[in-house]
Amino acid sequence: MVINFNDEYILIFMSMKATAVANTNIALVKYWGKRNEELILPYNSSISVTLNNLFTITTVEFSKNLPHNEFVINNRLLNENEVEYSRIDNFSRIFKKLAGMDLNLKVVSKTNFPIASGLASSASAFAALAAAFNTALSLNLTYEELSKYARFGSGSASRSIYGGFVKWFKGEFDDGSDCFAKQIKDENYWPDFRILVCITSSKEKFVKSREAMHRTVKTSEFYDAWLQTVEKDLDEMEIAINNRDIRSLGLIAENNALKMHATMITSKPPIIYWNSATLKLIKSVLRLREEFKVNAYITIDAGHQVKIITTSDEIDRVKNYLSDIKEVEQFIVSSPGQGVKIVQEHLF
Ligand code: 2P0
Repeated sequence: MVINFNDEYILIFMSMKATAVANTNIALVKYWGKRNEELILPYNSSISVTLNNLFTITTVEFSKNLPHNEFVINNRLLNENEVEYSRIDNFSRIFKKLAGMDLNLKVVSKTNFPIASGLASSASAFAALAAAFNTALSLNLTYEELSKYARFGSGSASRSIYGGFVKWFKGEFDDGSDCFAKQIKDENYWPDFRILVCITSSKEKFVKSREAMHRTVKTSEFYDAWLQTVEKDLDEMEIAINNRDIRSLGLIAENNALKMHATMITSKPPIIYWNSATLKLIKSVLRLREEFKVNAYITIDAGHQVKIITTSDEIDRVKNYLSDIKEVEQFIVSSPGQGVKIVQEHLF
């Protein structure tokens, strides 16, 4: 059925409302740097794992009865002049254009973990928005199309469309038509896989990832070195996932994250996200591994939180050992989670 959104009758009686839940994801081989900032095209491909209990739930409704857009994020009504408002507005226009309509939009969204602090909140936020728009507007997009469009909200959101282990392909074409993510293995593939998220501070980070990425590409002399080693990391990471080899996976992920931070630290002016708890966690995990032969490996995104890659049989030992670091505000244990899904309970 082709819906004509200009038909007044249909607009009054049709509910263009949907709610989606998307989990965040943690990159095991990071996305860092854009070859095209407008189309959000990365210089390098990346591999992530979608996490099971760090999520965003979002309800959207397009309505003729709304006098203006209304975006409520974590109980806060956004002002039209805010960057976040424009990001959601611009993102919604992609889907409105696909549907051939231009109604006002209400969005209510909640994320169950600290946002803008290096926990990839934009990944779950824009993946949930994309899926909710798709359903509300009956667009019937495929997963690959959803991933491609989610990318325009935030690059890492392209990966949160899927559960389990996911690869976002950088693509070769200038128009980005081959730039989307695909699932490598689903969320049930490796039941013992764990990520321990250590919240070292719920404060927002001082430089947004988008700006940090831009500055690194433009000013770090290490950026080319980063690009030269990423392909190898990607190939080896896929092998480690295929073999369920936690040691190889952890070592590649840890080294990849530290290389990414080396490009940030050598940017001008430098971007150093780590706080004292971040550093203590890094050193403790290295000690756990070297002295006690525990399979634990760190990864850190554009922020101060530390995520520890380990397995179900080691997780309690890791957590107990790290509980001495009093600055850590919260530990969250996570396993591979599902991709984005539509739910029937709305937030309004
Ligand atoms: C990642 N990060 O692969 C990398 C590692 C942070 C460090 O993707 O500009 O919010 O919206 O595409 O996706 C965070 O950056 O950036 C990110 P935009 P995004 O997860």
